[in-house]
Amino acid sequence: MKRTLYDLAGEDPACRFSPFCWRSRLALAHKGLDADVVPWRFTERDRLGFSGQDRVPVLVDGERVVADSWAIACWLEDRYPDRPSLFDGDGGRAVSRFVNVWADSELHPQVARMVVADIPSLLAPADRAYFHESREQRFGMALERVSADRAERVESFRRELLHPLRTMLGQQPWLGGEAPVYADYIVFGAFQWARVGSAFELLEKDDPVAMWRERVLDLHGGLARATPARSAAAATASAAAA
Ligand SMILES: N[C@@H](CCC(=O)N[C@@H](CS)C(=O)NCC(=O)O)C(=O)O
Repeated sequence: MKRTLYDLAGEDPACRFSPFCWRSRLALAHKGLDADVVPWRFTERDRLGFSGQDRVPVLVDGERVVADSWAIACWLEDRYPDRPSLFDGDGGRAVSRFVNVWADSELHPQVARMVVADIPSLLAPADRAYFHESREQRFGMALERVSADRAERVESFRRELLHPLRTMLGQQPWLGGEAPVYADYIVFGAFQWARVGSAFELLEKDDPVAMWRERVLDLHGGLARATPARSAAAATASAAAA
């Protein structure tokens, strides 16, 4: 059966930095399902017209169109029950929903503030203009100002926001316990967004959260690691060119 996942891309089609799309890519890999992961750009609304959506990820699974990363995870779990489970049962699904809401409402806004200024230089020219305008409207200020205090901000991010995650990962290797589950992919998506989109480092090397991030990067044949981290030199060069 043909399966297609629409995934946000930068000017370089290999640059995939959407946290939500990473959730879906890892969920597909966890289930052992192949998909054509096709690049999509912010200003290509027409190409998503068939789905009635203007955001990615969108999964086309045979005849079925599923949009939104949480809906995609639930679809995959229910449609492919014989494959490895993303939730480990109804209780796991319910708790994963909490992790989903926590990531969207607490983790993402903090990561966004620290990396948003680095994103435009990754984008194709039309997307760059759209991104600047839409995000400056969202934050109510120039993107450079949004990220200006990140060296201080990252301290409380590590110390406060990540404290429960770090404590838990000191006691067990995955959010799922002895093995990764969808909750791991939800949280990881935010770190992959920062890793691919920005050279600013969110984590200290010896942080248990950083060690867990390395483990997720290795999962499924190193799927997430195959998309390179942004280097400081490349970020400076593309920002100068943009
Ligand atoms: N709740 C959605 C959020 C999806 C989302 O916001 N995707 C971003 C890419 S990371 C997008 O497509 N944004 C389009 C835009 O900002 O115009 C999900 O979980 O899939």
